[in-house]
Amino acid sequence: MDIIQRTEAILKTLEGSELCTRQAGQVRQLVERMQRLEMTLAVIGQFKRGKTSLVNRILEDDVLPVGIVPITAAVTRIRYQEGRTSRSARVWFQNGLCEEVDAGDLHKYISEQENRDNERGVAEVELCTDSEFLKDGLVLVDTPGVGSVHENNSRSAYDFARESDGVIFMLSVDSPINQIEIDFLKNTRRFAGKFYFVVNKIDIIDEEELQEYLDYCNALICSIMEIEPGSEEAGAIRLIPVSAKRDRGIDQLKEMIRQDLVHSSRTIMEDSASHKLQEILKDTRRQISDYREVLKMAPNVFHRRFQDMHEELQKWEKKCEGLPEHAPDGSTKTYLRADLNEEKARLSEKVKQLFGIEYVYEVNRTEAGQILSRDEYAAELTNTCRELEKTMDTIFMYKEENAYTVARRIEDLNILLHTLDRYMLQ
Ligand SMILES: Nc1nc2c(ncn2[C@@H]2O[C@H](COP(=O)(O)OP(=O)(O)O)[C@@H](O)[C@H]2O)c(=O)[nH]1
Ligand SMILES: [Mg+2]
Repeated sequence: MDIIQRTEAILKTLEGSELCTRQAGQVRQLVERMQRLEMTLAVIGQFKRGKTSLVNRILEDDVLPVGIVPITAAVTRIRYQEGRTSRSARVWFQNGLCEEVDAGDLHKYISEQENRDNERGVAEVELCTDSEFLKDGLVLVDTPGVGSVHENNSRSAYDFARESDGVIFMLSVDSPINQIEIDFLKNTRRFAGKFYFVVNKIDIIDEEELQEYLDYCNALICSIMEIEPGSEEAGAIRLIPVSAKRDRGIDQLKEMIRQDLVHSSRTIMEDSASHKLQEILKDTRRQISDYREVLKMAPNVFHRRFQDMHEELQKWEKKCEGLPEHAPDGSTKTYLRADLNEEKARLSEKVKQLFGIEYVYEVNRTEAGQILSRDEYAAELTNTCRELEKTMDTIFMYKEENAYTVARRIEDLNILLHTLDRYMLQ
């Protein structure tokens, strides 16, 4: 079975269970990326290593904001578009909406100072350029710092390492590799296809000091990656010294990446897809085990949770009834599908709080801007609440008295686990 068939088979299995909606979504994205033959290369590392500066140098355009203070609070995805010379970017919000903004204004959305704790709800920024380097389907991703004081940032760096086919891991000669970076590398080495270790800021030291720093990095990376020092594998670790500020070493880095893309893009992609599937399968097992824990809950606690859920959803339905038909100026009030997405995210949050499992709704970006009348909006939200209650009843077999139904669900779950095990690499 090749990787595409395996991925599709896993997708089918995950789609068959209400418990795995998030993971099914991840696999669906993986399939799409493989079909588009798109390779994602994420630049990851601690704050101020010079990640954004490097991205600008690679693109040969100072398009992204760089700073002495932590600047990047959201992920920026850069892809090729023919003839795209305008410096406009798309900001995607978590509710699925999108805004076209001038690249010069990006700092308002992606800097920690102007978008503290991501209060604007930015999901990511998309920038299209006609940079030759990205022409063959390479998507470059600038990420926030690993291990920042802002938890939500470090989470997205991890998420992006998970999503990427390759990682440019950014080090800089002005500080040693710290524990946060070590932990990050230990956790991510399993699922990124290819690592490039870029050592930045070489303009501030001399040749001799640089060699010392590179040797130190090589030894440390070997130990983190569990590679025998001096072995062939250790020799294959690429440490690429650059200065993003003085534009040194950038061409060598680009050439290296280009060579890999030309010669082994398929292998890199298949390798990384295989790693990712494995991670998704593990995550699914975790979700199922969380679910089983809930089933073991004492009946009175279990009952209380369902009561809370019921009361909560009743409140939501009441809110729907009270939604205004007119805006303050007397005109007919309209609603957006994006608002509905936000409500659904809140419902997911509630499920997580009450039952400790993830139940996510997929956000459809193309429909987020759809305008709904008050009645349509209220009807859809009410319906979502009712469906959710029914689904929770089914999933947890709440008040289910029919022994056959219970047996069937347990049997289905066992089959699901068994199937997932079959797809896990040993
Ligand atoms: N000396 C020197 N400074 C650099 C270099 N690259 C970036 N910087 C500086 O390091 C700081 C952080 O850069 P930035 O790209 O925002 O880092 P990021 O947080 O990793 O994205 C800025 O003040 C940059 O000017 C370099 O190659 N040499
Ligand atoms: Mg940055």
